[in-house]
Order: sequence, then C-alpha cells, then structure tokens
Amino acid sequence: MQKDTLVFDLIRKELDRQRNGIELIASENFTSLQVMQAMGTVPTNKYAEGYPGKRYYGGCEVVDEIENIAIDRLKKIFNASWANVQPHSGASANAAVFLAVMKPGEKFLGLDLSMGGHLTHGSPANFSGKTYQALHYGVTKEGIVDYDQLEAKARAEKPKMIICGASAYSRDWDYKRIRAVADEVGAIVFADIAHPAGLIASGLLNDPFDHCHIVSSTTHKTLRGPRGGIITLRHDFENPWGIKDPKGNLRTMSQLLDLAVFPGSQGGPLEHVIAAKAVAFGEILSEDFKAYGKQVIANAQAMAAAFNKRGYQLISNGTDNHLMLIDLRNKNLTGKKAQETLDKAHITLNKNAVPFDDKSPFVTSGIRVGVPAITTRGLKEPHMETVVHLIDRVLMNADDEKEVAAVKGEVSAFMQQFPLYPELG
Ligand code: DSN
Repeated sequence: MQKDTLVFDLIRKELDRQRNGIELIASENFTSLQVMQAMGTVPTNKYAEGYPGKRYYGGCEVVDEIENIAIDRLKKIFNASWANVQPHSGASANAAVFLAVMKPGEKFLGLDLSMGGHLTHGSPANFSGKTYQALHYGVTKEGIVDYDQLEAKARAEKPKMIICGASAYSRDWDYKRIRAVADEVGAIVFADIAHPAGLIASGLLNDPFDHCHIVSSTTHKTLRGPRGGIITLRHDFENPWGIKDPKGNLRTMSQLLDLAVFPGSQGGPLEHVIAAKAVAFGEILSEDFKAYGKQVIANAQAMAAAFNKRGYQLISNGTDNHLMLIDLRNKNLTGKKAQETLDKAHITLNKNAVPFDDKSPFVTSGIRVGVPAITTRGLKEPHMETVVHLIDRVLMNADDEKEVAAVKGEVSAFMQQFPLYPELG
C-alpha cells in the first residue's frame, strides 16, 4: 500500500510546530515516546465490549491482561478500590457519572463555566445542562470558590449531586467543606480532577478521595498519558436509591458506574489507548513523576511572580497548581487579541473568560496559562522569566508585526535547548 504522504507530512508538520513553540495550554502535555508508541499498536484492531473476564467477543485474553494492568496501576496511584479505564475522554467519563447518579430533570450543582467551570458541569450547550437541572455556584470577587454560596444553594435546592472541579481555576479545593454540606442535604459529591490529577497523584494538593464519593479525570493533562478518561472510587458503596440487580441485590456504585460506561454510554473500548494509559500509569508510579509534579508547581509559582512583577493581574493573585488565569483589562488587551498575537510568535495558550467578565466567550478579557507541557520539556524556574519576558514583548507590541516576528525567531531558538522526541529524527 502506498504511504499516505498527505497525512503523514501533516503529522510531521505538527511535530515541528510542537518542537518550535512554547506550549502553555494548561490542559496539554507531551506524553513519553513509549506512551505514544503504545497507542499506535494492534489492540486498535480488537473489539472488546464488556470488561476483563466478561466480554461479548472471543479473543480478548490479551487485552484483558492489558486492561487489568491499567486498572491495577490506576488503583495504586490513587489508593482506590475500583477504577474504570474505558471512558474515551473526560466528557465521556462525566457523561457516565451523570448516567449512574442522575435521572433526567434532577438537580445538580457545579461551578459556573464562566467562573472557571467545565462544559460538562452544566453548561446549557452541553448534555449536562440540557438533560438535567443545572444549578451553579461561582467564585468570590477575589477569585476563590464561593463556598458560602455553594452551601446556601445546596441547602436551598437540595441537589442530588454536587460537582467540584474546574478547567480554569488556580487554587486548591476544600473538598471537606463540600462533603459536609453534601451530607447535610443528602447529595453525592463528584470531583472532576481532570486538570490537577497529576499533582494530586503526587500528593502535592488536597486529596479529593478522602471526601468525594466519585472522582473522574482525563488522562492527558497533568497525568501525562494518552487522550482519554477514567472514573475511580476509593470506597465503593451501595447506591442510596434502591437500584437492584436482577437477583434482587442492591447495586454498588462501582456496578452502576461500570454499567453507565458500558453499555450505558459507550460501545467497544479503545484497547490501544488503554494500553497507553497502562504505560502512563506505570510512569506515574515512578519517583521521576513526583519530581515532575514538584517542578510543575515550582514553575507555576515562578511564572506567576514574573507576571506579577510586570503588572499583570492574576485572578486570586496567584496559583496553587499548574495554571494561572490573567485578566488583561489593565493592559488594554482582550483574550482573543492576546491569543491570536501570541500564536504568531509560536507561543500557544488560550483566551479565557475571567470571573465577572464583561466580554463574550469568543473575545474574553483573559488568558489561561499553564506550565505542565513546558515542564515536561525540561524548563525550570529561571526559564519562566524568559517565557514571561517573551509573552510580554508580544503583548506590549501586539500591532508591531516586525517585533512579533522577531520574538517568533527567539522562541524557536530558545526551545532548541529542550529537545522533543529526538528519537523521531
Ligand atoms: N478543554 C479542556 C481544557 O482545556 O481545560 C477541559 O476539558
């Protein structure tokens, strides 16, 4: 068969783009070569609907072993008693959690998307907001989760589920406080830790498993695995709604979640991606990964200080994790303009609404900046000063094409010190 040069040339072009740029999208990372290699392998050919030992197809004995390794390693990472590694994405994982816990029309409470939350936490444009009754809490004017508001809404509305977790929030979470009000009103606490999961895995942030009934994540952000999702429980428990299996036994939450993933919302699992998840989970269990997590936080702190020094306004004045949200209004720039201009200099990040934003989500007043990917490339604290200097030069000269082009050249030269996949030639 002739090689599809059209597509493979573009894949090569994407490798060059990744190599030459400064990647600051807070939800992105670079997997190890072996994680990527595991993904491009023969389990992609295999149908394996069901779970290890209980499949609907023959010939699953090898993928059963692969999936069991992924499950066992994931349980070890989070000291969990149960894990499902089949969700194709974080959104699919969250869809399965909703399916297991909620009936259409029932109420849940989540962080507002415009305040840093996620689409699947009740956006009107998403299944979560269309199928269920979404209620929201926000952040205070200082940019910290408004726990008083969360508690008041929970008491007034008695939601069936409370979601904690965000995609643009730079502070740690008070899971204990959320669980206390949930117990008071009889709600399930569901933590979506897609963003900080790698830092939680390394013991560097509060542990949601101590207080949350259900935890989901993506695997490709700070966990540094392939694109995908997971659901985990530290403690399994009988469902409080009296749902029984055909033998009349109360179903456990893990059984409801397994059923919600397959056959509830997905068909055949992506066993090649599960193989890559298994490899990534093995890496997370190593000492190297703990060092990575510490470096992510050190880099984020150094970057926040470098932005502060130049008069940028960080929401909540700083960060506890891997990202920061910056309000650009005092710099007379929109998030859109900043993203588009930085793109021209090969500095990649995303425009982001800031809390109480007066601009549309297509324009926004802010940018979200994250360090997981550049930390994987080997940048350390002193390099954060250089990165912020380059960003500042672009933003302060946003209409000066020559200056932006000059920075693009410097970005590419600077990143040559940090080789990305040198084995790929
Ligand atoms: N889209 C992801 C992010 O960028 O944060 C969240 O799913």
